[in-house]
Amino acid sequence: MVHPAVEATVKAIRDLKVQGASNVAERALAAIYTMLADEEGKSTEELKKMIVEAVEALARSRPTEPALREALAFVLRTVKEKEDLPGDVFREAIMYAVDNYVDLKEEVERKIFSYGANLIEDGSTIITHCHSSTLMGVFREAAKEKEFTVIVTETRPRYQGKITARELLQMGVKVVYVVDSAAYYFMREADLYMTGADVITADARVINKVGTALMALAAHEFGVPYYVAASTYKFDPVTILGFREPIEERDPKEVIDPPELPGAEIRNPAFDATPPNLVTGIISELGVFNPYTFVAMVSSKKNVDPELERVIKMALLGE
Ligand code: RUB
Repeated sequence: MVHPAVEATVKAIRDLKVQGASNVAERALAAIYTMLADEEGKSTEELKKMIVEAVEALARSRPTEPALREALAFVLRTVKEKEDLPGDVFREAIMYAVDNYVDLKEEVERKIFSYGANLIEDGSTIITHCHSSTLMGVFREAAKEKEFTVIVTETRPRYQGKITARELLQMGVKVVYVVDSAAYYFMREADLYMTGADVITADARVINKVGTALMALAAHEFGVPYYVAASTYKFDPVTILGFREPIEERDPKEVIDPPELPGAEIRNPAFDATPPNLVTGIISELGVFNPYTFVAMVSSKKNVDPELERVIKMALLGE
């Protein structure tokens, strides 16, 4: 039985009440923090057990989320480092480390916002898909000095495009809101195509909301550069361990009420994978690089340690 704060967060992530890879990772850490804040007086052993159970439940909440897995592996790493400390000192040390991790991520994001904003020219038009908090930060930074228009696809079946459109309007950015199937029609009006990413795989593909790859093909056709705003936390080493990156399939009811189409198989993949030849650049905290260079730089630094391997197995194999 996991702590109620963890249980509520797992449910919120599953039900897409919390969406977007960065928000998912941040909320998972916040749940662990809240749980620990609530558990004064427990022994280190008791706390360790609770943390591992929480990590396990959170790791399984959504399968295509390396930033979440990286955050959870960080918690396990810190547990290992601090396990000789007595109960409350151990508890506070983990809470302090979680706080620091969040601060570090904010620093990483500020760099991405600034590099991404440099790509947006005054008077230009950008087309985007879904809702990425990282890309919204880029737009917010660019909107401080420039005027531009964003064409936003509605992003069926969950309409994350509405969130993007509302946030852009609040920033004072001009929004053109279109159905997903109009993406090809409007691509020719765009100077840039920009999205966030859930995953950058070891073979340099970009996994993001379903429909992203189709729009990348259209962008390629019209010679529109495609930039992805994603931190190195999105790099997923699962393929290094011999796993395939899973693509989450969600409830068919998000697409249509099945009794409306008796006999039809209804499929609802949440994401698709765009190959590297369709991606101009990944805007990361290290700078803007093509996907192959990004992967070469990140994988040379990435340490697939036992903690990350453990979280990956929890998420993918339920171990
Ligand atoms: C959200 C989505 C976002 C990425 C990146 O899908 O595809 O583009 O998660 O987001 P969903 P961020 O709504 O199914 O979670 O930049 O905020 O990490």
